[in-house]
Amino acid sequence: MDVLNRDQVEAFWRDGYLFLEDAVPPEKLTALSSEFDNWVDQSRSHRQAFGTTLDGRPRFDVEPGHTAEAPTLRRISSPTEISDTYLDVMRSSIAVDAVAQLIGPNVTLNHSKVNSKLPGARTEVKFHQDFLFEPHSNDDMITVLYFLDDVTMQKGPLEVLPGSHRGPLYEHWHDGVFTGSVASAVVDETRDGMVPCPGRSGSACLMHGRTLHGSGPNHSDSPRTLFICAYKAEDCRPLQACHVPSVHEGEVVRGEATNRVRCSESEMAYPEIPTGASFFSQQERHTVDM
Ligand SMILES: O=C(O)CCC(=O)C(=O)O
Repeated sequence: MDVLNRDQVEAFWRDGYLFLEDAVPPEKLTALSSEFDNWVDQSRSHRQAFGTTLDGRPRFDVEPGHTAEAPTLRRISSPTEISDTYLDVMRSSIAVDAVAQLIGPNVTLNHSKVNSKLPGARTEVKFHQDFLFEPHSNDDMITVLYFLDDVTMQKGPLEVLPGSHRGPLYEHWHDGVFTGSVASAVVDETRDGMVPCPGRSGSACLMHGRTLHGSGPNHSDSPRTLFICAYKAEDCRPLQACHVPSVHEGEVVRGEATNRVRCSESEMAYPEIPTGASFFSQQERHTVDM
């Protein structure tokens, strides 16, 4: 089912991202948000990362300094495993139809997560390309970021570099350390071209797996919560274990299973699978100018 017009398709392939309004209907949005509020409440009784995912790492990640009074829950890995609402949106959103139109017809899930920036938290996402975390046989990969809250400029919106999906794969290892982020020099060179993606709750941003992106801290007094689902063409096969594993990894969400693999050329260093709850601890290593 085609849900994008020709201009939108062209814009995605030109810019490496596309903003979609009304990707999640209001009743589902309310259900996603109330589930998320429960998880924040749950986090108040923990001092550090907690819960368990498929590979034994914590499911819920909190910022250093997290307290019951001022919770800083920053990541929930594979929420589709613990919430039927998240599972339903991951499978049924109109954004998945858009992904199928762009890289389908056959589409599978790679992974899902929630990124949260609660008021008072310092969390920021250093600039990176998703493909450098997840080498695959080809790069037909699209990350969908669903906005559970209104995202204003104050809230640390996603920032993307248009056209970067057609550019280089940047190094994410620096001085022998996988920092999951590009060198400061790359950020300096590209900063002026970065485009912020604010928008209303219920919107989604579709982003190509090679697009350079990041986001700053939330300076407002309300949350900025994203439900993030990374999809890929069904014949785009992983070359390494998934960094956010789940029972839903590889689920066919549109089209059918073909038992085929398609290869295109790319070259990169293998990423390091995080040993902590999320990539935030890897990105925190990027403290010096590398
Ligand atoms: O939370 C954001 O602003 C971006 C998320 C992101 O890039 C990621 O988790 O890989």
